[in-house]
Amino acid sequence: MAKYLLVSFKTCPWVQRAAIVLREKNVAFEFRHIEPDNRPDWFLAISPHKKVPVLRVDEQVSLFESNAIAEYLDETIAPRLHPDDPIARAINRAWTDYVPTFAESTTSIAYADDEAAYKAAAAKIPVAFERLERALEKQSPSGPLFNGAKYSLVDAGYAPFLQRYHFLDRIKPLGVIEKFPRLKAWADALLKRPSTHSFPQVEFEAMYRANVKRRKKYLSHYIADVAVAAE
Ligand SMILES: N[C@@H](CCC(=O)N[C@@H](CS)C(=O)NCC(=O)O)C(=O)O
Repeated sequence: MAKYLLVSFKTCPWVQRAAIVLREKNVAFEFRHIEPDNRPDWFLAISPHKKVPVLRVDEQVSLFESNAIAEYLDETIAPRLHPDDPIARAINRAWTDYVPTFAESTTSIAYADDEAAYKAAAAKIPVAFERLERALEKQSPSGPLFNGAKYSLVDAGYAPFLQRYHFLDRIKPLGVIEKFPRLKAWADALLKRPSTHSFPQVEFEAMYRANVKRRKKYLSHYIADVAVAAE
């Protein structure tokens, strides 16, 4: 088995996606967290966009972009998470292509400057949720995962953002996911799954809230002062 080093910011959802795939495949890896505001030279030398995640393989090759990393891991380490059937695989890839749009739709409320911007951002959430609800209806009529019983790269792609929606919903209740029962059941299943979590859940939620608070945007006012400083 190759040696894997996953370079990370502690709360990065894209890192989390890569870590989930490693955990689903039961692969040992070194998880190295760096500070966003103090990226070391060795990292800048291996990360073309200066972003995390980077997956360093056998101290020789550096892979970047969470989707490319997930696909690489899936091609090289069993069990295969992509479906065997080419059509099913193409459909799964189409939905992993939608992850960045979904991420933007569900988390931009955390960057809104004021109430009007928050409301405008929140109005985009049901559009993205509706698309996934329809996809789940087709792919997974009885759940609990995107392809039914078998875990997939689609699950790994969406889990970090469904978790962030959950955190944001707990900062200031949005009440949107309840209108999408398949999506809600999928989110619940993913949040319960051990592979979703890189840190103890309470600790991680506190880190996430500290980040939102630190941004000093509209939602910051809904978070009590916190002593923790984490990224
Ligand atoms: N499309 C990239 C996104 C990665 C990304 O945006 N990472 C953020 C942290 S969550 C980052 O490194 N930001 C630093 C920067 O933009 O300079 C992926 O899927 O890996």
